[in-house]
Amino acid sequence: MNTVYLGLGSNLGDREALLLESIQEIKKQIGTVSLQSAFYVTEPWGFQSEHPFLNAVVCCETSLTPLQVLDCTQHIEKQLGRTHKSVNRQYSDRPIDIDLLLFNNLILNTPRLTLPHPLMHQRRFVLEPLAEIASQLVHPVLKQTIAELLQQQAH
Ligand code: PH2
Ligand code: MG
Ligand code: MG
Repeated sequence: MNTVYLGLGSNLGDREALLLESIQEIKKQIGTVSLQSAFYVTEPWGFQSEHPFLNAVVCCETSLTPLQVLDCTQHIEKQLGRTHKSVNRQYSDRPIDIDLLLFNNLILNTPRLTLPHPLMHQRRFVLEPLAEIASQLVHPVLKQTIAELLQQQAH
């Protein structure tokens, strides 16, 4: 069995319903959700938008491989109405985004998938919900706990 942490984000439409529905689909398609953070209202990070985000992190026990999990999360994004990934390589508003953050202690660098998520340690909207459910988890590359990474964030 594998443990995968998934970051969820929505800033278009009924954000709460979309996060809840994505968690239902994660349970159906990926595995058992063992931990689930609260939903956090966050300001758009890395791009300008008038639409604030709702973000959350879930922990899921799965027998799937990382690429199988990626296939599933991309399928769920499409199911829930995500039409495009980015516009001119800039971030954009979206009904749902599901990112693989951590998969066991795996370090992976492939064109399709990088683990841990390469920007997770810079993003308060990831670290805050993640610290709520797994503060003592150690980042396999940075060798610091999520609580430590969160503390290093600018306020
Ligand atoms: N996702 C991004 C870019 N910026 N900002 C917030 N607050 N929440 C996100 O989920 C988010 C973001 C790229 O996927
Ligand atoms: Mg994302
Ligand atoms: Mg994404």
